[in-house]
Order: sequence, then structure tokens, then C-alpha cells
Amino acid sequence: MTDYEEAGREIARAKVVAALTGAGVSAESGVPTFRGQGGFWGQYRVEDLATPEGFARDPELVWNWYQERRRMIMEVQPNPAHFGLARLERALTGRVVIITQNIDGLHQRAGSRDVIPVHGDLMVTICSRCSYERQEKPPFEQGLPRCPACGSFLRPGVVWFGELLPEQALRRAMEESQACDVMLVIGTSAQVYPAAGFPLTAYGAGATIIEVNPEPALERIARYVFAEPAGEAVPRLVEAALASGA
Ligand code: BJW
Ligand code: ZN
Repeated sequence: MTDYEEAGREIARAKVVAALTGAGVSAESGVPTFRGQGGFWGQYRVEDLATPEGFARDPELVWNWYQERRRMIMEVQPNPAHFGLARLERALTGRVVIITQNIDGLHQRAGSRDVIPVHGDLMVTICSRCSYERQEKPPFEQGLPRCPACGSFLRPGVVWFGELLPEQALRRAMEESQACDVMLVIGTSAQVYPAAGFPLTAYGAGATIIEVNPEPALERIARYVFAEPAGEAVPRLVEAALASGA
């Protein structure tokens, strides 16, 4: 039996499959990752763009950077990894939940229904002070907008370094990490907490960890490591799971 067949059988037998995804799952859609070659952080300083302090220093720079990313996201499509996970959710007897660090909405666009976005949503705009919130749609104009309710600067509805994750999403992500029988960890460098702790929680609770990443980060705890692009490995795993009939 190949590793794919074996891992596929474990997926098929699981009552709960959790998939923790990171920027790598969207790389083949053309969305740059954060770290590594061609990553966002190679061109910019994290402290300038993805922290509340950076926004306070130069809100317009940060706002415009996110507007650029909004434009980019509208032009890309989900890839076979996103579609594979959506298919798994529809076809598996067990439950499939996606915990994603991505803010790009590509899992939802591929048809996944149970998605927990722990780092927020690129298409949501929130007020930096009050509870005002709105959904963005193109065209994405330059120029920093103000809150219609309180006059403060508006900002993207994403989680920056030093900020708390949305409470409900975090709670559910931790519960699902505890509850899952299999955790697929796909395309994350597993460096940013608390999300990087979810596979450890799952492993500690007895789950089988399956990692998909050309540069694996979890070899110590993963029972299966597929050091391949997600767009190739995920559909193969899904195929193997559905063929195993377990
Ligand atoms: C492929 C592929 C292909 C390529 N197929 N794979 C405990 C210990 C130490 C520090 C902390 C801690 N707890 C909290 C902290 C501080 C901090 C943190 O973790 N720092 C670390 C860097 C050390 N965490 C926080 O501040 C978090 N808040 C928090 O914990 O609040 C409480 C608190 C506050 C203060 C102090 C202590 C506690 C919030 C984190 C928010 C992260 N936000 C960002 C930006 C979101 C908005 C935006 O997009 O602009 O989220 S940062 C960025 O990193 C983004 C990502 O979601 C996140 C994770 O990155 P990811 O997805 O792993 O991407 P990469 O690029 O790192 O990796 C890509 C991977 O794909 C690579 O492995 C490739 O090999 C692979 N790949 N092609 C498959 N085709
Ligand atoms: Zn406001």
C-alpha cells in the first residue's frame, strides 16, 4: 500500500477531519506566501504592514497595501487543493472542518462550507475604534476612508501581530483541534501562534497528523509527510480517501 493509500484510509475512517491551512494552499492560485522566496515579507517589513503600530504610523501605506491585495484576490481562482478539500467535505461520511489562517476566502469560493477563518477576512473593513463593519467589493479605491459612525480610520478586518484572534473562531478552532481524529496540515510554516499550536493540540489528543508542504515543518509529529505542492498532493489524498471505502 502506498503512503497515499494508507493516509487516505485514515482520512476515510475518521469521524472528524480538521484541515489547518496556510498561505501555501493558495500559492498555486498565484497568491504570494509570507515567508520564503517571493513571500510578502521579503519585500516589506512585517512591523510596517501587519501590526497596529505600523497602521498607527502610516495608515495610508497599510490601507493601500491591503487594497492592492484585495484587487489581486479578485483576480485569482481556487486551485485543486481548495476544490479537493471541498469535495472531501461533501463526500466523506465523517465531518470535515477547515481551520484557515488565510484571509483570501478561496476555501469558501471552492465550496467548502465549514471554514473557520482565524486571521479574519480580507474583504471585510472594520473601524479602528468602534464596532462599525462593512463588506468590501470592487472597485477598491485608494485613499484611507473614515468611519461613517465615529470618524476614526477604517482598516481591514484581519488579525495583525499582537492582536487577539476573533474569540469565537479561536474557541472553535481549539475545540476542533482537540476533537479531530485526523489533522491535515497544509501549506503553513507553523511559525505564527496560536495557530501553530493547533497541530500540537491535535497530536496531544491522539490525532493522526498528515502534513502537505514542499518544505515540511512538522516532521516530528506528522505520521505522513507529503513534501509536494498542495495542488497535487491534496487531490491525490482525497482520491485515495474516497477510493478506500473505509
Ligand atoms: C506550499 C506551497 C505549495 C509554499 N503547497 N505548501 C507564542 C510564542 C511566540 C510568539 C507568540 C506566541 N503567541 C503569540 C505570539 C506572537 C505572535 C507570533 O506568533 N509570533 C511568531 C512569529 C513568533 N502572534 C500573534 O501576535 C497573534 N496574536 C496573539 O497571539 O495574540 C495574543 C498575544 C499577543 C501578543 C503577545 C502574546 C500573545 C496574531 C497573529 C496574527 C498573524 N497575522 C498574519 C497577517 C494576517 C493579515 C494579512 O494577511 O496581512 O497572518 S501574519 C501572516 O502569518 C498571516 C498568516 O496567516 C500567518 C501564517 O503564515 P503561513 O500561512 O504559515 O505562511 P508562510 O508564508 O509562513 O508559510 C507558507 C508555507 O507554505 C511554507 O511552509 C511553504 O513551504 C509552503 N508552501 N508553496 C503547499 N504549493
Ligand atoms: Zn467607528
